[in-house]
Amino acid sequence: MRKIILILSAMLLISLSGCGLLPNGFSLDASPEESSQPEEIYETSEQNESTAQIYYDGPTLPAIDFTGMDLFEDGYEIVAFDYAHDGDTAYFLVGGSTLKTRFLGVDTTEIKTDSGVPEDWAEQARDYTAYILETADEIILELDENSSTFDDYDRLLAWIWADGRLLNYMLAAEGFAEVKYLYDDYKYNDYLLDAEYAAQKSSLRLWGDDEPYFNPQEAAYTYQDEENDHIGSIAAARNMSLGTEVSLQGIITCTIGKSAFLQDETGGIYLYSNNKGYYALEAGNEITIEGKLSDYNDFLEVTDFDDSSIKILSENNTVSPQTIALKDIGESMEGKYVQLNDVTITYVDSVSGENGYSVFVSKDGAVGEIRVDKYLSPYPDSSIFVPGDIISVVGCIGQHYDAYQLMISGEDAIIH
Ligand SMILES: [Ca+2]
Ligand SMILES: [Ca+2]
Repeated sequence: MRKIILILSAMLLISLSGCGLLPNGFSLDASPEESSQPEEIYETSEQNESTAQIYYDGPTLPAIDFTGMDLFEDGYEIVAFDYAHDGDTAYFLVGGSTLKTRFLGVDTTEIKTDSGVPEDWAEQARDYTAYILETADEIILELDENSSTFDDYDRLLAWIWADGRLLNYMLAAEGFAEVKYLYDDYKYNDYLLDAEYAAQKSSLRLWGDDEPYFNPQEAAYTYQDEENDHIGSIAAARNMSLGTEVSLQGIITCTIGKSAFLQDETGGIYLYSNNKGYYALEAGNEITIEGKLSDYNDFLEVTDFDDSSIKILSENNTVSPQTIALKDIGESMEGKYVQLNDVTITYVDSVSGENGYSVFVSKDGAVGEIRVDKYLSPYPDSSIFVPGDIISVVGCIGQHYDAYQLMISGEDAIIH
């Protein structure tokens, strides 16, 4: 089901690492005095904590005062709702006049038909529109500069904002409306098409549901509650049974070829792409992803996702690795983004060709394994690891049978 609003978990602000070289996508300031405090990887800003703002993934209004604006002179006007004719047409008091207004870019099904029987979803769409508009504290109409102001039936053509949310978009997102009559490059076309596509993929209402129990109030609430209830922490996901469908939100830390590690405040987990390339799986991207928990030789993975199950929330986020000791590496660290400092290379287990290889390191009597995955591109030649060299290295913790491994993203992960 389409998810519209989520309460953003407090923004992931990052304490800083003193190391200079990090995998692609990361840009960290140097602040050596903080690098030994792994517990402060994520900081919550005071501001975000107190406001817990609502994230709405539809378009938003500019932050200006609309009071006193005239629709035909200023392009916006605060109006009063009169009544809903159907899902895509309503009457508003605009200035001194009641104007029949057709919602730009969307089409709901028809209540009045030749047979006298309303089309599927027509009455429900009207009830939904009426509910949203009746319960809104503030309704603003917006004209589109690329659209005529009135259509051939003298209906006003407008974008309808209800408490800062675009009703045209919500109708498409909820599967109540088809996106239609995009005669020009209107302001919110892309949003409408994305919303419609998501509704179609979910077989929502017009796109597949068979007139289920319907309550417009409940539909309206899905905007506020659904995603927040839906997304869970990585730590919680790591304790669920294999096969469970999970929804996670976090920042991509390491990329291992076309697969990646995702991290939130609670932990990390591997996203196995099955060697398919996903644009969203770039280091530094904050994403939501839906997939299935799977196990590969004791390595917990999220699998069975595709483009439609990944959404980018923001890019170029910075995450600092948690500095750990070799002896700390174990199940509790699996999936996490970490740094090992000043370990000595003892042995390079390299075979010919590009099948991946392991580099064994030691420090203070503990030993560990760095894994160079065969899918890394560019592929780091094993000659860069020289036994006896002391290196620091960043990567994410994986597991292969009994062995936990520091999986690196590429040659940049090594700090000599
Ligand atoms: Ca219609
Ligand atoms: Ca494991």
